[in-house]
Amino acid sequence: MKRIFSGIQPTGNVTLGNYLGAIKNWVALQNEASCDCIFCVVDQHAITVQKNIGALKRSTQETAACLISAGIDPVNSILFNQSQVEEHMKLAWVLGCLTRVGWLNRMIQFKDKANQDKDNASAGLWWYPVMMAADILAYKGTHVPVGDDQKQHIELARDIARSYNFAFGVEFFPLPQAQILSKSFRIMSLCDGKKKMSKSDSSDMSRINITDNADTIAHKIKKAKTDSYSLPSETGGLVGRAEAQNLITIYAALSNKSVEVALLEYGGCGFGRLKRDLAELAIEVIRPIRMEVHRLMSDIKYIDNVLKKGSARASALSKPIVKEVYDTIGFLST
Ligand code: AQP
Repeated sequence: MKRIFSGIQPTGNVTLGNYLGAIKNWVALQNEASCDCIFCVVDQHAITVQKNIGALKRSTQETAACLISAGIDPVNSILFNQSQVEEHMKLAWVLGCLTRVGWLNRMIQFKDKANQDKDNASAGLWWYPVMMAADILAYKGTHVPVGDDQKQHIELARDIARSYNFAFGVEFFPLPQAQILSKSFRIMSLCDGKKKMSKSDSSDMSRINITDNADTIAHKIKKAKTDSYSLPSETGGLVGRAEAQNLITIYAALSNKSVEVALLEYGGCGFGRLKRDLAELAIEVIRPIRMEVHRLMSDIKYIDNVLKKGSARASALSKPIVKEVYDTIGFLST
């Protein structure tokens, strides 16, 4: 049985990038008989960047509502928020003591998110990958479905698990594998095809939010950056054309087609037709999810209750694992 663990940060509006790169795959995995799925709204990770602190509670609830609306079934899967399960933090301290400073200094995401100002970034942002390893290992997670931007963090989680097993001469933690699904897409900003579409981008025009209405989606796609050439018929023609690549990728992902097939439809056309069809498709896919988010957010008690029950189930799984770690280390429990 695969034990799947994955998380999403409540750092703003859930984007089409999160949906196509992660959530859609989580829903598919949840329906596979061989998978036992745990999905987490990682609210402790969200405060590694100061600007997320004010609206955290609402953002956590809305992120959970987006997951449920997109198809995560909180009965079939475990859905919870990280801060309600103290085992993550308890294990993170132990794992942090087995992690080398040099390993963390190599993390690309830290360099990206700290920009050029590493000294002023929070220590939490630097330490984030240790906490992420704890999130996975607290459940002995075996597979972690993530976008390819997260691959390096999973490699680190494997190094940390290996380090624990070696230090104590045990085969306690499985080495988790990044599950980069063939159908997972990397979605880029609508304003700059070389930058990832991100919840925290300062420009709302750079992303499509799961909660955007039809007019907003159509407007954002209409204004999306393009170049002045027509679309190619083959993928080779997308080289060096980040914006063309991005729009056709979004179209392919939304229509469950490969980029190759999508290019056969649009090769030789200008961006007008692609943008028109893409807007229609994005509206059609997002509308039911947005409406369900809206409905769920008017019943916050339901969301809180889902997260409470999910947290209790997550605690029941992780408590014995972390207790065994504490016993192995020799922390005295009286
Ligand atoms: N643009 C994207 N394309 C494909 N996959 C993406 N993911 C995020 N953006 C894209 C995947 O979504 C999952 C949850 O991401 P996260 O919330 O943990 O953090 P992130 O990767 O840093 O996502 P954001 O939206 O860019 O958040 P902020 O702005 O807070 O940093 C992950 O599996 C991720 O790969």
